[in-house]
Amino acid sequence: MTEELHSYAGGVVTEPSRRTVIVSSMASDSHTWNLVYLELLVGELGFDVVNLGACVPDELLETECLSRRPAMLVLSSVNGHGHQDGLRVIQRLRTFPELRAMPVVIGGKLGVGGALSAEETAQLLLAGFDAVFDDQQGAASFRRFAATLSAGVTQVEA
Ligand code: B12
Repeated sequence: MTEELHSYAGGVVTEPSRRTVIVSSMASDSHTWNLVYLELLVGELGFDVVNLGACVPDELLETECLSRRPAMLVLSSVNGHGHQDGLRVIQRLRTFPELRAMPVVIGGKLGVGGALSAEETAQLLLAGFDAVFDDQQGAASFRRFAATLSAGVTQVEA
């Protein structure tokens, strides 16, 4: 991780550089305020945020992750198809050796029948997500997860 050096009152302090987090919807979902909310939340946690917006095609998500190599990818879905979209997207992302260790989380209203079942959540985790934040959980558990990245648990290069 790179560090910036600043001259301060005759001394020198080191400051960790902010790292980029990508916030994105997936192909089927046109909702946008969830993304605005996440952009603000992740920004408050000290990251630079690239918000790819709604209805993001799988290919765009892949090229953005490959070129930016973010500290984390945060996927949001609220239209009820998040479980389905999420499984497809994570399986595609994990086929790229460079993205196998990238922290990827998903959250929102992920199923059409209310909260996901334990089995559906397990499917997402087994497919490659690092964490799943279904709506009931609120932001606290997401903050705790992001804090592990801020504390220096960095992406391992493939
Ligand atoms: C506004 C709205 C729309 C607008 C969106 C406009 C826009 N520019 O965003 C329009 C009219 C386009 C729309 C369309 C549809 N919508 Co709509 N929409 C809503 C509505 C009323 C508000 C959503 C909103 O903006 N909330 C504010 C944001 C800030 O909060 P949020 O989205 O709830 O996200 C919160 C959490 O989910 C969480 N979160 C979200 N993502 C993540 C990710 C992580 C990592 C974490 C930690 C947390 C997290 O944090 C947020 C803040 O608490 C909700 C109902 C409601 N009252 O919530 C329905 C709702 C989301 N829509 C719904 C549906 C079904 C649809 C349609 C399929 C309807 C249709 N038959 O066409 C389409 C889908 C379009 C598509 N292709 O995606 C359902 C989804 C049901 C489900 N998941 O099972 C809802 C819940 C309505 C309902 N009760 O049935 N919608």
